[in-house]
Formats: sequence, structure tokens, C-alpha cells
Amino acid sequence: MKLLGTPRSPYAWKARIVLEEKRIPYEYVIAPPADPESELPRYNPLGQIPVLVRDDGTTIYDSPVIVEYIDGLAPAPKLIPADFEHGIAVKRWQALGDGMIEAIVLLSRDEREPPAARRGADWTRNQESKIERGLAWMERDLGDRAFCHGDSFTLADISCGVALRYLERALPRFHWRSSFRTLAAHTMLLAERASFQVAIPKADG
Ligand SMILES: N[C@@H](CCC(=O)N[C@@H](CS)C(=O)NCC(=O)O)C(=O)O
Repeated sequence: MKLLGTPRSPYAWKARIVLEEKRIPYEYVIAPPADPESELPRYNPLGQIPVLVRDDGTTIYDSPVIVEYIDGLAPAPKLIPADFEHGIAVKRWQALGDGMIEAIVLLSRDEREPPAARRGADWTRNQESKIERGLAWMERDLGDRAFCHGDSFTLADISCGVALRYLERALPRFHWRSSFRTLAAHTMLLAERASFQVAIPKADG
């Protein structure tokens, strides 16, 4: 099995963390979507990463589908609870993390544009609000528990950890750690996990 991704893609980080946590052997292949020679569209018509290429050549995308597939390959550790309500709650954490990443990508891309090409204050504020509200909801839902959902490590923790690590990398001007201390402490613990260390390169490469 191969995972196509890049070291900068938070969605690929998420898929890779899940593979590492489940201890499923895979080959990691760097496949930058912007490369004009990219063969990605052969694997995913959307030309996006991550893509999981199975041994029989069939492919799986996008990241929520990949993680659900990988979680189903081995019984433990269970990253998406089998119970319907708990499974939905964990997937909602994923939807929030992925949605925040989308806003972070848009904002950081816009900030690299020349001033005349930028989208303007209202648009910027709208994207920033998504991130700020997301942080507040995450902090509230984490509460004083050791994990984002239930009493064990799940995809909820992975989604939260990946989104906030990406926020730190892509938009360092967001000084969220002092306002969201519980969340900040949780992400410090997550960053120590071997899976996070393998999947998220230290320097932005
Ligand atoms: N919903 C997708 C989003 C994937 C995505 O946006 N990937 C980015 C890299 S982080 C990409 O491939 N961008 C290139 C493009 O959209 O053309 C997922 O969760 O996998």
C-alpha cells in the first residue's frame, strides 16, 4: 500500500498518523500536486493529495475516506468508535479540524498575494472567525478530559492536533496558545506521540 502526499499537506499528515497509529505497513510517496508532470490525476481525478493506492492498484481519497478505510483494516487501536453516536462525534471533530485547515490554507495563501490581489478585510475576518470559533469549540469540547472524545485516543485527537499544528506553521501570527491553554497543553502531548513525529516534519520542508 502506498500513501501519496507531501510534507506540507496537513491532510496527508492526518492519513499518515492514522497509518502509524494502526501500525500498518505502507510506502510514503511524495507527490506534489502543483508539479506539472504530476501523475496524481491518474490516481485521483481531483488531482489532490492524500491518495491511498492499494496493492491491487485501486485508489482511495479523500482523507476522511482514507482514515476510515485504514481504521477498518485492523481492529486495534480503534480510532473511529464503532458505536454510531460516538463515531459521529469523532467524525465531527474531524470535520471541524479539516474545515479549520481549509480556512488556514485560504488565509495563508491570500496573505502571500500582492496587496492589490488580496481579498479584503471582510473576507479575511470571515476566515479568521472560522478559526477562532473552531478553537473555542475545541477548547470547550475537550474540557478537562485527557482526550478530545471519550476516554481514549481517537481520530478526534488526531484531527485536533493536526489542525492546530498546521495553524502554528501556516499562520504563526495567531497567538492562540495563551488564550486556549487546555488545548495548547493537549497539543503538546499529542506532538510527543511517535506517529505525529513521523508524519509531521520538524522544519517546514
Ligand atoms: N478534502 C480533501 C482536501 C485535500 C486537499 O485540499 N489537498 C491539497 C493539499 S493539502 C491539494 O491537493 N491541493 C491541490 C489542489 O487542490 O489542486 C482531503 O481531506 O483529502
